Amino acid sequence: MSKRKNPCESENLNADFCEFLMELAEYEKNVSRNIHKFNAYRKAAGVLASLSKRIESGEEAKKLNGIGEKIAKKIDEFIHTGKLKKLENIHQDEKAQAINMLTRISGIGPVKAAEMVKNGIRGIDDLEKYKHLLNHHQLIGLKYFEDFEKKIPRSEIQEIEKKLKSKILNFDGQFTVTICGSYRRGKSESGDIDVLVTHTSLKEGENKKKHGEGMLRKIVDKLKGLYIEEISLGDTKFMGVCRLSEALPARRLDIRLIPCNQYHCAVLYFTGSDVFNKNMRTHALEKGFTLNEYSLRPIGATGVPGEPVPITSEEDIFDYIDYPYKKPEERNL
Ligand code: 8DG
Ligand code: CA
Ligand code: CA
Repeated sequence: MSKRKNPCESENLNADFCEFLMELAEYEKNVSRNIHKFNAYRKAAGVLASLSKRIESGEEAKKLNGIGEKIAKKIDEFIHTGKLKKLENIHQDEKAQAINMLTRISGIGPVKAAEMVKNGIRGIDDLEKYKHLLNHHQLIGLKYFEDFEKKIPRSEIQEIEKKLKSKILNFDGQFTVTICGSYRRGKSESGDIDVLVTHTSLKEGENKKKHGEGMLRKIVDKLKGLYIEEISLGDTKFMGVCRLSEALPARRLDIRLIPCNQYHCAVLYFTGSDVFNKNMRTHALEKGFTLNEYSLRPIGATGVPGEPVPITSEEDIFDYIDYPYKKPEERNL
């Protein structure tokens, strides 16, 4: 299995650049809420991480796809001074730091975090006093804050996978269960567990309401003993917390129920990485298709997407848009 480099992993020759770019990306996402800048920094970090040589100057970096004038300047500043003025300023900005910290809690997004900081909350400790302001998800995020910060070793997810599959398939052998996300991409550790489930009888456009309603509840009922908290449960998505044993941390677990005719598009989407997804969607558009987590549809002469093309495997999706197939382990962009 070819393991690709991850930004900030030790084998990455440009790890220090990637680290400051990712920190700037987080700032743009959480504090400025500028998703374009977030994407630009992250893309630049991804490009640098995948290089097999150390970048020696901004000028050299600028030749790479995804690195423009502004980021090149930051690379030069970092090379010459060993730091970045912009980051130093951010570090000294108490409110920015508080927003960043609060968004690390599951259930708290940038908007909620900014609102809390505006109301005088400056960190996790303050939240204990403001529990009445938190919803159920956020309370669970706070309760397991330290556990959720811990990465999940691959071996632990493998064990959870075995239990999930045996419980769900013993209940009904017509289910298919796939753990997606970074786990499916072969990563040695993951942030959470992204599970997709489908059933042969569940087909979008025909009888979804009739069959799908209550189906996820039945699945979740069979998982008693594996999950320890329910964050939310709808017809298509369960969010919860699981723990293999008392000695291990609690883990975030999401289960999505997907119609079988949309399963491969969903598996592709939720396997990611999201940068890989973005590249593949762009390629699809160039080939005249629109690709999302539900379907692949040809775009007609009038610009309106047509009916979804029938898909029987992940490879089908690559074939249709003439994109060289990438195994999940090769999607770690
Ligand atoms: P990690 O949990 O180990 O940190 O990494 P991950 O598994 O790659 O990330 P994730 O946040 O759990 O998302 C799982 C996949 O879902 C991701 O690889 C690609 C897809 N995805 C997007 N955009 C988004 C999004 O906005 N939210 C979520 N939850 N998933 C997304 O492409
Ligand atoms: Ca994940
Ligand atoms: Ca996830």
